[in-house]
Amino acid sequence: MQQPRRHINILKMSKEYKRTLITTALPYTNGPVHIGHLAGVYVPADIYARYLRLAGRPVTLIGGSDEHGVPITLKARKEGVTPQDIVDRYHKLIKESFEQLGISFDIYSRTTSKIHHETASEFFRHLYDKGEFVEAESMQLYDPEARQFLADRYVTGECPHCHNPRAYGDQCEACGTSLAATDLINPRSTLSGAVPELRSTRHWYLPLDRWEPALREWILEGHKEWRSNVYGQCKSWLDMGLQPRAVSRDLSWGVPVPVEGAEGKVLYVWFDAPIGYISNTKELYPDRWQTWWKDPETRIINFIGKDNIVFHCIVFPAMLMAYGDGFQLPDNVPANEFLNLEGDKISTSRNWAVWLHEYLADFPGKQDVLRYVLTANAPETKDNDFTWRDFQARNNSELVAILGNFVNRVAVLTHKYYEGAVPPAGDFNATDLAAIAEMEQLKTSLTAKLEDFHFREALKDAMGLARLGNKYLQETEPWKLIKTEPARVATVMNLAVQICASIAIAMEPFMPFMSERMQKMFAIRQLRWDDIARTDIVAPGTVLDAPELLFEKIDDSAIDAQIEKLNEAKRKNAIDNWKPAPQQTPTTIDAFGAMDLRVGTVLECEPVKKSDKLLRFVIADGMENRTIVSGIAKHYKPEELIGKQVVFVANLPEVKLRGVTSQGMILSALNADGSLSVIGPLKKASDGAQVK
Ligand code: B3M
Ligand code: ZN
Repeated sequence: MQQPRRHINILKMSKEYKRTLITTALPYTNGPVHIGHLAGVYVPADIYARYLRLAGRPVTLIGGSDEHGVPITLKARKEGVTPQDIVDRYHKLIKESFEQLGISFDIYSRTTSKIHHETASEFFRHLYDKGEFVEAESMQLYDPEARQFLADRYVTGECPHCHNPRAYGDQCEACGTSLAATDLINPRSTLSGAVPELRSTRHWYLPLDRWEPALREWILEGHKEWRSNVYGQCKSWLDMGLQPRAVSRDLSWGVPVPVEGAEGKVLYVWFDAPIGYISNTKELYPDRWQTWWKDPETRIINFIGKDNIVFHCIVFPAMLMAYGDGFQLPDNVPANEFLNLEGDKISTSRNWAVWLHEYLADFPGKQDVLRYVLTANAPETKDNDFTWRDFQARNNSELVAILGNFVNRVAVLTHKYYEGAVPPAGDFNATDLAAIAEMEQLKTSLTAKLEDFHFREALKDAMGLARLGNKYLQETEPWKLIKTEPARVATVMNLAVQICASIAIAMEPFMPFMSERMQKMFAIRQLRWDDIARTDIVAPGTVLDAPELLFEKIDDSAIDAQIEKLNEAKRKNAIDNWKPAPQQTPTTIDAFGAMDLRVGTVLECEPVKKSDKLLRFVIADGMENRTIVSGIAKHYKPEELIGKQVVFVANLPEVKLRGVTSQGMILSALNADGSLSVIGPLKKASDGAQVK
């Protein structure tokens, strides 16, 4: 075995590199992608890639689907289809929705591709031949009926902590504890229902402990500039001490382990998935992929979510170091925190998410609005919350009212005063020079923030250009001077057009669709980052396209529909996860007998004034009739109950509810979805009959 070499990147300015390889976490193809994925990984990566392209720096943006792993096989089994069917379905959906959102991948491939299987297999084999693995036997659960070893997810049983009877072998979803399948009480195989047995199996392990000194030096000494969440997580892993990690599994879905006698074993999904970055680069550049991975002049940036930090900063770098042959380690791993949705954690299984493909269908032509909101609210330093009201407010009061408004005013005035032809500028006065200086400052700050992966702050600066534009028009008031000082107005309108042009460039990474429309509107042929803040981007005499509105207001009904969709998911979840309340402590027949339950007919029923919950009933009880107030107004309309027989408790003390005296309680069943069903006799009973 080779000794770990020192593998320190010398800190350089990003500009000094010849090229940048940007990778984005490969999403699992067991479901569609949602706004959490977008905010965490794909939107920031795309912003960065687009920025570098505009800055004229060579860049490749790598994406692709992660198509292996146990959850895909479970989903396939549940639906009675093959894992290949599942990954084909979601790969297509994910790829298309990324395209529609304008994520500018140079390649979006997949880990079931031939080239990936070959590349991952070769990678393993190379490490194997170099003696970089240790082989060890361990005891794993085995299904004697299905005759195969069981991944943790394939085992269910009782949680040893909260006694939830349906815990999985890797986690109990009731109490959230991480488990090992061997911890479960009464474990069962989900394949056959058989009781699993422990059997010994052989696997390959990457001894991360061997790479610990090199990793410590590379990260803790060499990359103090990494985001504190990333650096901090790495440090705590390293401080806990690294252990060998199994890189193979007993499973039939994945890249087969390329070693004799390893039938029925595949590479662990987290071993093959990051190699997908390499395979996809190979597929894109069959002849020159090595330059993008092995030349020290290449800078590699991994965009990921925070749950993937250890794999990208510890495990994959250790794999690359073990491989050797000049593979470069990432220069930065700008991992984001999580995005929540309306105050709750996004969850695929609970359908608590905004799915990209659904957004695209529900809000056609509004890709940039989502990109904008997810960036303005990006979880860069802490978890953040997406709410539909905030989405609406940012669209209406920022995109429409500030950005769209400024650009529209400039286009409209240029058409009104000059039939669309950009007028020539004369000498700038102090107001003009101040505006130009502010544009330059914004450009400097915006550029620095993009270089540092601070995209939400960068977007604020880009928006600053639109704010500046509005302020400039407010200060110069060309509409007041057009009759008296036409030369001055020409200068103002010329500069206003140049501000629009700067916006078109500066916003391109964030809102490429809007930028494209602006480029058309202002006849800008080539976008160059360096041109931002210049006063000669659009030449005098250039005829502008007809003005069009860049953004439109989103009204309450569209937002209410989205909120209702989420509420529906919540209700459905409540029903799916509903369990009858546990049985109450034992009682006695006497205690039951003490309760006077009776049948009565509803004679009158009406809402109680100033209450949306209460109904007032008059019940024929075979005696003098009685009034009962019941909190079921959300579940029944009065006319549904008039004439019906109900069961009520007759011997409760009277109470006053909203000024009405209630002489009893009507019984209802509380259902899974939280609704109430009033209880009555199955065949007509005598009013006042006792329930025994
Ligand atoms: N598929 C995990 C995830 O989607 C995993 C990332 C792989 S990156 C090489 O969160
Ligand atoms: Zn539990």
